[in-house]
Amino acid sequence: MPHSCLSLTAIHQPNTGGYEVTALTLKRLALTAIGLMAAFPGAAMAQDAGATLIQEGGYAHDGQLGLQRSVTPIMDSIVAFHDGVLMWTITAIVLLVLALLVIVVVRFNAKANPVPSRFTHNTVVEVVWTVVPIIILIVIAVPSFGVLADQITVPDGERKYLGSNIFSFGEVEVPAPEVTVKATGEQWFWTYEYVDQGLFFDSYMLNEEARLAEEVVQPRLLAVDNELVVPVGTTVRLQVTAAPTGVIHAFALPSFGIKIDAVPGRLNETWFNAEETGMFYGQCSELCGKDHAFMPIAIRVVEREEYDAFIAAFENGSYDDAQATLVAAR
Ligand SMILES: [Cu+2]
Repeated sequence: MPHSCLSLTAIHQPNTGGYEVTALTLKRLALTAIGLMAAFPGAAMAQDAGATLIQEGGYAHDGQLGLQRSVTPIMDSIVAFHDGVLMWTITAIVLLVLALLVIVVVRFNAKANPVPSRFTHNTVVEVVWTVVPIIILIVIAVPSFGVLADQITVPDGERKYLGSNIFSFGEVEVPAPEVTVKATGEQWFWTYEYVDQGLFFDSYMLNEEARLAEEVVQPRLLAVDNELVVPVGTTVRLQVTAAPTGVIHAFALPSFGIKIDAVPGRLNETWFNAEETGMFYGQCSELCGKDHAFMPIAIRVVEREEYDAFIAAFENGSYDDAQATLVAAR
């Protein structure tokens, strides 16, 4: 006890050095945090008043709880797994542990139980607390591995999906891929290639000035100059790698349920089938260097005709020509 008494006194005594400084700094930090929290909604509103921020679309919203809006069969499975299996399991475990703690506090404190029993082993309890967690882990692992397998197995139009079987009772039909896209992580931006046409372009984050100058303002740190354009309702094979001279990145897009490493010298493969048009945002999800936070991913899902016009214009010109067809179509 003497030790903790000493430190308590130290905080209350003036000019005792370290302790008081720490307490003051903590207080200042807390006040700054409260100030920031109060100022932030105001700042966000000021920005929205000046320009229209993309309202619909896949990115994190203020006050959002839970996962981002799902627009692909894989993300549907992930949401069903999270909401239907994980949250219930976690809630039950938390309530059980809380109940056990309450029982211990009430029944086995020094007043209620002055003479404690002295046994150290109970075989039944030990078997139960080993076997029950194993069963829980298996219950979690089976659907989890199902979704994982679906993510990395590109559909052939016939294979039945484990995730869709478990979570949607096999109703999800995914056609074979019609479009192949390759994303390459660079330091620090992404390069995309329409593999079938041999077309490629770089995608950089927009700085604040360029972002706010756009007619429809995109979210901060997620807006890019050249987004990846894909058709709606079409299975897209997505190949992911990183520049041979570079470092490891990760391609992650929450609304599509995608998170896959981009490794130099290795071609990883996943897929998506977006069910809605719109802009969907993601970020590099592997600490890759100084601009890791500034290499966002933006995918624009458009109608099939718009996509065909985009690709045709890209083949006959540049990415900018192709992007102009999208603006004209709007
Ligand atoms: Cu990166």
